[in-house]
Amino acid sequence: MTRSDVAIPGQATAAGSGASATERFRTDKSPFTTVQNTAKQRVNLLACEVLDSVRATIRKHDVSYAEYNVLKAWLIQVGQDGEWPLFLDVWLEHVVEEVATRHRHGSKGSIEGPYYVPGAPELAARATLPMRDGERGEPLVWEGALRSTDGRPLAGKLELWQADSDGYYSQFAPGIPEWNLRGSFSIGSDGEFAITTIHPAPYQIPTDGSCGKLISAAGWHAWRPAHLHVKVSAPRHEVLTAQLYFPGDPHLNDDIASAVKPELMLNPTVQPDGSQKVVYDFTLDAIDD
Ligand code: MBD
Ligand code: FE
Repeated sequence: MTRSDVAIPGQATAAGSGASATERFRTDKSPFTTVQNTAKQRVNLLACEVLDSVRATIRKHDVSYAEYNVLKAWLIQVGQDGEWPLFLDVWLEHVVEEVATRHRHGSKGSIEGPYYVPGAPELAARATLPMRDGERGEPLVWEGALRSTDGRPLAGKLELWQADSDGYYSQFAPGIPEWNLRGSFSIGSDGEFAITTIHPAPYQIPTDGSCGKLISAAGWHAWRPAHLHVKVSAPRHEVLTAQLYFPGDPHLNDDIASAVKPELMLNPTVQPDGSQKVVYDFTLDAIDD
């Protein structure tokens, strides 16, 4: 048994958040039906290309048996730690997102990451995100509007999830109330919303698991800039998944997950009461039928 197999009660571990993220994925995305329906030619094409690029790297750099076995051990451990969702979302999802949304004219999106949970508590269009008494972190008020690309206001739903001021997400770290800093805002036909929350902390992906091992072995860092996650939807429009960032964050230019875009920057201003306010609107692409 390895160290990361042992969950210490009450303490956030890579294996703990990995197990939760893996279970979440199995529950929500039920991937196997679509895999079974994929044409053989497509599987053959993609699998051959990926394998050929790995073979080319082995030849080009004279990869040794020792290195091959280190890779084998590491891949086995990623599974044992439950860190495949983290690995894939940090190093590959941004390209999938780019390809999936490049036809859009509305707001830019970004990756979902491993910590989205559907079914968050429903809130009014003007509401405070569920949080603990005395939740730490700078107060933040966010006002915005939801529109279609033709400029019409849209009624819809804005789901928001974020890390707390320690950088932890509810349901993926122990000791946090189930829906803390997660909510689903119901937006009326005027398209307007006003959300009260706290400033999230910059986020370090777990360093004590396999992904952390790769990061330190390669001399990288584990940081993501502080971010708010959103999923915005309206009838007959494409769902927008995005992340929003704060100016001046030290990791805007070297996000480990490559998920920052200039269109996703917030514009905080300090209010008379000392709280921060941001204004950020969304424009959704209509689904034409
Ligand atoms: C996160 O909070 C996140 O947003 C991503 C993309 C990956 C790991 C942790
Ligand atoms: Fe995140």
